[in-house]
Amino acid sequence: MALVEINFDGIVGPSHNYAGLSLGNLASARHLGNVSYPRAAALQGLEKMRGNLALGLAQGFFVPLPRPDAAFLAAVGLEGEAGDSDRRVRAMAWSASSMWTANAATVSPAPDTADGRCHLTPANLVTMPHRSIEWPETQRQLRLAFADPAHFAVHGPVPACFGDEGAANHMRMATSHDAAGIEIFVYGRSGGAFPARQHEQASRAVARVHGLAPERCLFIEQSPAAIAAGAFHNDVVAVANGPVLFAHEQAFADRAGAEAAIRAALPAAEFVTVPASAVSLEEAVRSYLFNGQLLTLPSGEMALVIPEEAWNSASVRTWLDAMLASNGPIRRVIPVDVRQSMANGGGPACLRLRVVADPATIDHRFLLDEARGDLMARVIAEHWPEQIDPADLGLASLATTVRAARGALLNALDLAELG
Ligand code: SUG
Repeated sequence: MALVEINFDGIVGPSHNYAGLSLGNLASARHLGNVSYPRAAALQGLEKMRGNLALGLAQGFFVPLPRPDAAFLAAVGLEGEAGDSDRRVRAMAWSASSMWTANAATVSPAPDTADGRCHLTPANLVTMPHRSIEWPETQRQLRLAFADPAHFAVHGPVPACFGDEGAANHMRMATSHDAAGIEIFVYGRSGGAFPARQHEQASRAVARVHGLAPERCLFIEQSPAAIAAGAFHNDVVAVANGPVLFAHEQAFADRAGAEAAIRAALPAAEFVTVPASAVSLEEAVRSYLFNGQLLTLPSGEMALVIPEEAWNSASVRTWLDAMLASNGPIRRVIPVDVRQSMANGGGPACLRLRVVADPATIDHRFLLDEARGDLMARVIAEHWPEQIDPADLGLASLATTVRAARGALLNALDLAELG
C-alpha cells in the first residue's frame, strides 16, 4: 500500500462574502462590507489545486457546504427575506467558511495510530458562531470520502465545551510521510483582546481518541503575543512537513522548550526559524508567509507555496532570497494568487487539509484530475455569482442562485447525494 500525502482543498462556495465575522482575524475585520467575487475566488482556488497537481502531487477536494444554512436561520428566527435586523447573525448562515479545510478536521495517518487506521476528527469550531455550524455537513462529507472502515475512522467532534480548530493547530513531523511520526498539538491560553480558539483539552481529547502513542505527542502553547498580533490559528505562524518545522521565532510561548521537546521526540527534526528582526510578527501575519504549503515534490525536494502577498513583501522577499541562496531544506518558493480567500484571512495552507493515505482507499469522486478540473472550472464559470454585496445576504433570489450553483457542482461531480 502506497501512503502519500493528499491535499484536500475546499472549493470556494458560491456564497463567498465579506461579513467581518471572525474576531481576532485581522483580514476578516479589515474587509467587512466589501463586495466579494465568488467566481474569481473559486477559480483562484482551483488554479492553486491544479498547480499542485501539475507538480506531480496527489490532490483532492471537498465541496462547499449548503448555504444559506436554512436550519440555522430557522433556529434564530431569521428565515424571512433580508431585513435590517441582525444582519450579522443572518450572515453567519451564508458564510462560505468551509473553504478553509485546514479547519475541517484533525487527521492522524495510519502509521501514527494504535489500530493502524487513519483517524479523522471533525473540528467543532465553537469559538466562531458562523464556523460552529460547519461540522455536521463536514462530517457527512468525510464519512463519504473516507468510507472504508478497514483504512479510516471518522469520529464525532470533541464536546463543545472544548474549542477545537482542527489541523490548523496540529502539525505532524516524520522522516517521511509514510513513516511513524510525531504529532504536535498547538493550543492557546490567552491572546490579549482576541480569543484563543484551540483549547488544550480539545487537543488532548483528539490525541486520545485517535489512539496516538503518548510519547509521540507534544502539546505546545501558542505564543499569546502571536494570537494578539492576529495569528488566530497556529498555521498563520508555523508549518511543518516531513522532518522540517518552518516557523516564526515568536510562534510558540516557549520556543527553546518546544524545539528541545521536538528534537527529543524526533532526532531528525530540522528547524527553519525566521527571526523577528528579519520579518516582524505583524508582517508575518499581514503577508501570510507561514500559511504556505510546505510540500515534498516527487523529486524529494521541498517547495513552499506562498500567497503573492508574501512574495511581494519587501522584508519577506529579502529573507526568502537569503534562504534560497543558503543550503537549507526548502529549495523552491512558488507564489500563488488566492487574494479573495486571503481577504478573509485564508491563505494557501488554510485552504487545504492534509491526509496521508493510499489514494486507492479513498472515494475517487473527491480526487482531482485534469478532466474534473476542467469540469469544475466550467460549472464555476457558469453558475457562481460574479459578485456579492454583503448587504444582499438574505435576498431570496440570491439564495436561489447560490443553492442552484452548488447543486450544479454536485451533479457534475456525481455527488448529488450530498444535496
Ligand atoms: O476562521 N475566516 C476564517 C479563516 C480561516 C483560516 N484558516 C486557517 N488559518 N487555517 C476564520 O477566521 C471570515 C469570514 C467572514 O468574516 O466573513 C472567516 O471565517
